[in-house]
Amino acid sequence: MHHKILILGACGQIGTELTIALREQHGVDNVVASDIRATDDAVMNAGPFEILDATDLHALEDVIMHYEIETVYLMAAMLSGTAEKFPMKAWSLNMDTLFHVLNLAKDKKISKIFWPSSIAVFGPDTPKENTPQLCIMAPSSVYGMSKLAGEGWCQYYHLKYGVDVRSLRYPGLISWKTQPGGGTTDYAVDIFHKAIEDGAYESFLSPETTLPMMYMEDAIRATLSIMESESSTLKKGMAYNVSAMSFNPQELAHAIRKQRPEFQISYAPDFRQSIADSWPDNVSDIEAQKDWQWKPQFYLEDMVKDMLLHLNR
Ligand code: AKB
Repeated sequence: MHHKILILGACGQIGTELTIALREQHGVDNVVASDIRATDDAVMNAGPFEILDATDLHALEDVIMHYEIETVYLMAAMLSGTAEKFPMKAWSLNMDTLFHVLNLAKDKKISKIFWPSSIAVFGPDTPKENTPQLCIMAPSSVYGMSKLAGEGWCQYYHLKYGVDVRSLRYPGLISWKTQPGGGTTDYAVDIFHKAIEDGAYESFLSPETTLPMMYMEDAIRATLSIMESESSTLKKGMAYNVSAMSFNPQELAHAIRKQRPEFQISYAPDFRQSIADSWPDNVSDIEAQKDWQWKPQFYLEDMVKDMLLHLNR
């Protein structure tokens, strides 16, 4: 029998695609999508949907009881760019929602959690290249601080109360189906839309700002894979580095130009530049490879081709 799943923040960039994938895998009726507001996305509304503010513990508990939910994917969060503008709001949203689900699991009201971490846990003193799982972190962004604190709490609830919480440090995610909102890596999605609409893009990051990135298809596969893993080597409570590709705006523009030679890029770095400068160029995911056999399928050229193909349609 399929167990019941709840997705918090289902209308966001990852949530939307995750909802679709989980419904394909577990059956539409077993996956309850929820968000603070509804979108008119037909796919999203093809199954159970609840308007739910994940910071409201009572409302959250009601939905969990009503649908007899066992697993929660907590995808509601404020990303790095927006979090710098609203630090207190970001901290409460990112931390309160995590405590709610961790405590529900501690009280045995749910049995499994997915909580996304990010490469934002790393900071300016972190080694830039092949960044290991564990090293100097010291993030300098509000979002990064909330993610690093969240990782610590996930570990704590796992070790102290046996909570089954699984996590990935997502790099910047690129998708043609959904738009990101408020992140530092958003340029890598915006650029495709502008390339098609205007043939030109003004990047808010400088040409040589190299960051770890991943195609959404890989990110969803990684998420489903860590959640399904029965491997005895899987470290529950730990947020794994996962890596796929790494590039800067100049290299991405070059790859787009191979398909669209007329494409022009210009640069006007804004406040997000310093956030990006504090993050690694690329991370080592050796632990994810060893512990639950992670392997990406998309690299720069395939990703660019796929994005342009779908967005053109
Ligand atoms: C952001 O840019 O804030 C996110 C992230 C890397 O977690 N995409």
